[in-house]
Amino acid sequence: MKNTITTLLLLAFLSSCKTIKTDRVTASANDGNPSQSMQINNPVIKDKYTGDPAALVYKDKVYLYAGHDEAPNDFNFYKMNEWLVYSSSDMVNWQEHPAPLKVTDFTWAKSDAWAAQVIERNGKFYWYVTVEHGTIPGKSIGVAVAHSPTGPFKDALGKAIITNDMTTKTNISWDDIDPTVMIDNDGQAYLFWGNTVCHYAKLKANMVELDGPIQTISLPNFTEAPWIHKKKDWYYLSYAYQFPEKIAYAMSKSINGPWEYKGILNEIAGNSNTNHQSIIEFKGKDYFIYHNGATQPNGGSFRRSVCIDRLYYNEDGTLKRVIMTTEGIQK
Ligand code: FUB
Repeated sequence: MKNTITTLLLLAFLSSCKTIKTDRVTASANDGNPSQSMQINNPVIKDKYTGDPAALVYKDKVYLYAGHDEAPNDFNFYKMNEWLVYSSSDMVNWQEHPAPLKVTDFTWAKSDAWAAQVIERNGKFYWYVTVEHGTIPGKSIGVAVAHSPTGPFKDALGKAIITNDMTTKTNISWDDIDPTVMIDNDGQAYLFWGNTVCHYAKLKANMVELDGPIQTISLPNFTEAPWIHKKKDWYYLSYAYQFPEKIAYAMSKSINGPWEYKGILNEIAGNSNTNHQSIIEFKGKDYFIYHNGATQPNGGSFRRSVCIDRLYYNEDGTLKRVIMTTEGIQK
């Protein structure tokens, strides 16, 4: 009898192990070894379309901010009314927080919750966003502020910090988009942004006023989506290159340049004409966060999905080309 019970328990245990194993989706590893069982973790957010990822490392978590792609399946342009935020302690499991910011939170804005980035300074979180201005034709950059990375956020200025009439190097009305921010080691903050022309300016310590003239940076085939980050003593300016977009990058020893173009970092992301990257280091590993349009059956350039893959540096500080994967980040 005792042997029968032991056998039954063993069979029950083995069958539960099988269930766990079949819950895992088998996929080929990066090295092409099909024998490895890995989870499919790209895209990261599966229940909503998300684009323009911008990640913030704060304390022991990563906060992932993204625009919400709400375009219906038969609509071929952006429909974006709000930004979303998710957090993770391991880059694999993501928790959604209530939508912390909408276009309507900026009374002077009309539409278009386009690309954005959050940065922390002295315990306050500043969220630089792209929106269509209500009265000044063209895209503008606004700033929201909160005491927590998940909000609640409110308009910090009551007006745009950048409007289309402040930049005149190109006539297009959407050249003032895609803000990225960095606070340098000496405490000086910088705002970079642009489409067709890459602009940058210093920010005052209050983070809501420019502290000097708007300058431009010459980068080959610059389209949009600048992302500024620093690693060791190198500054990196990555950006969307050509259209459909690849991601390319330049390096400099100073945030004020000169910038040396270094080549392509990421190829065109599946089924999307934009690519929009964010680069972070978290718990000793480097990550490349981007979007593609690969979610079936309706994903595409206006119904995008945020994905994450590893980023690797060479000894000399240059970047290895990103390998976009279906598996994404594994635990
Ligand atoms: O999401 C709208 C626009 O598409 C962003 O501002 C660009 O960077 C591109 O991703």
